[in-house]
Amino acid sequence: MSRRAADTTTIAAISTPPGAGGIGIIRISGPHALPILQTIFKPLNTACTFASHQLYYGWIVRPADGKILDEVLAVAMHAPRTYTRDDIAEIHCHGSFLVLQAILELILSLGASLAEPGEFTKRAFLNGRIDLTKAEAVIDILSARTRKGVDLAQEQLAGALYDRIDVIRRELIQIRAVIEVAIDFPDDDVEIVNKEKILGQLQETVERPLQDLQLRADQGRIFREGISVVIVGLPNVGKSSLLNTLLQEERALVTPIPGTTRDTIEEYIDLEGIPVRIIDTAGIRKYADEVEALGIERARVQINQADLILFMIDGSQKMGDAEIDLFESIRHKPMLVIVNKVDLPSTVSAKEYQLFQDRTLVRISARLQTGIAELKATLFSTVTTGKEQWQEDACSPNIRHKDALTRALGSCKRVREGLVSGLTADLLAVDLQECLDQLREIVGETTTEEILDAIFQKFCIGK
Ligand SMILES: Nc1nc2c(ncn2[C@@H]2O[C@H](COP(=O)(O)OP(=O)(O)O)[C@@H](O)[C@H]2O)c(=O)[nH]1
Ligand SMILES: [Mg+2]
Repeated sequence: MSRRAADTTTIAAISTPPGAGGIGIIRISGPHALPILQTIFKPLNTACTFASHQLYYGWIVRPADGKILDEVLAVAMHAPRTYTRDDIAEIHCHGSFLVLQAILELILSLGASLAEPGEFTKRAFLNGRIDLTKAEAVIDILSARTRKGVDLAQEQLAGALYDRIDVIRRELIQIRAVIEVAIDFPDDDVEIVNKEKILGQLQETVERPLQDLQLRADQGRIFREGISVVIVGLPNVGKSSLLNTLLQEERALVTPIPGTTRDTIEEYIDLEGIPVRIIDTAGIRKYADEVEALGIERARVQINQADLILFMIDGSQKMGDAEIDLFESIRHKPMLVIVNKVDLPSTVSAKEYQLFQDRTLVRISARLQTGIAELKATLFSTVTTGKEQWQEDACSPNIRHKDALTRALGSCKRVREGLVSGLTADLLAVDLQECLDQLREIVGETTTEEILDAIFQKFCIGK
């Protein structure tokens, strides 16, 4: 993406998803947005003045031959009170891809260029309406898999992260001002006098809040990306039954025939706001036909990539060597042991349970759906242990933010050590500036073009 803030091109795109829908929306942004609208839109009310933010009823008419392309509602929004801060026109037509395509082609033929993914939001950012954390929040809203994920993204869009960074930044600027006084008057003892005070201020108002944000990044990652949980076990222990029970739908085939599941099947569930990808696998056994063997191979790949394994055994069957071997082969992974079919008489001996002594054990009946609430609670606590202030905070930095926070903390530490060891004020100022630059990178002021492109390319076209 090479267009910059000063860009005066007019861009257009279909902003609603592909496929048929009740309404389809085309968005045009830039200096020609309104002239283009006036050229192709014929309002019913001929006194229409295209007043800003007013919806008008009428038709899209192709000027070349007077052909009516659709009956629509249209709105003109005058800069700067718009999504991009440029003039914007929106056409709400019937949600047919063919109709939308015809109108879009007409708009492009009048000089607009097709918007790239995320270009409307990128313009909002480049024109200074939103900072980068808010632009990223827009992507998060679009891609969130749980309501909790949406809520967190909405908070970030409202400035939850930006505001915190801004407070820290103001503190840093104050500290820098004090230190700069020492640069300007090197003969005085200014910096020595204030040293303790500066150290305290640095720790309280910069380092601690930065560390606090850094801690929350793990939580942010889990809510954004979720975790993957794979159900592993011999054929017929009830893995597919558990998947179906968790999803509350008959997603996977369940039969008494061992080897029914031949491929991996995955679906998301919402675990108190965390998107959890549950993966059902082919039961692992030695003697399998070609197709099943491929399924088993896939299961092995999933096991390697999983955040957590649910190792399932059938509580009504004695454990054999194959099952013990399977357990041994994956025992180094994070795991919960699921004893299924507790509705049947148990035959698993104490000796076998000894194998799992250092593991959390959950007893369920996938068929009767007993023990499922406990399983979910155990899953949740396993995923969230060690994460501070879990769920209590609205602020959840992403990986990019975390990386910059870590570097900012590094600079901060150098300032602190420099103060203690009596580093000269001008050298302290360099580290302070670096710390500031990392914060400016988070909000998008010093972010490279490359990173910006990478961020906005994650958007869909029309956003
Ligand atoms: N009694 C009992 N049978 C179960 C239970 N869970 C699964 N089954 C049965 O065990 C057989 C294999 O189940 P399935 O989910 O296909 O196992 P998978 O091969 O591990 O995916 C089916 O006949 C299920 O109805 C359970 O909790 N209790
Ligand atoms: Mg199965």
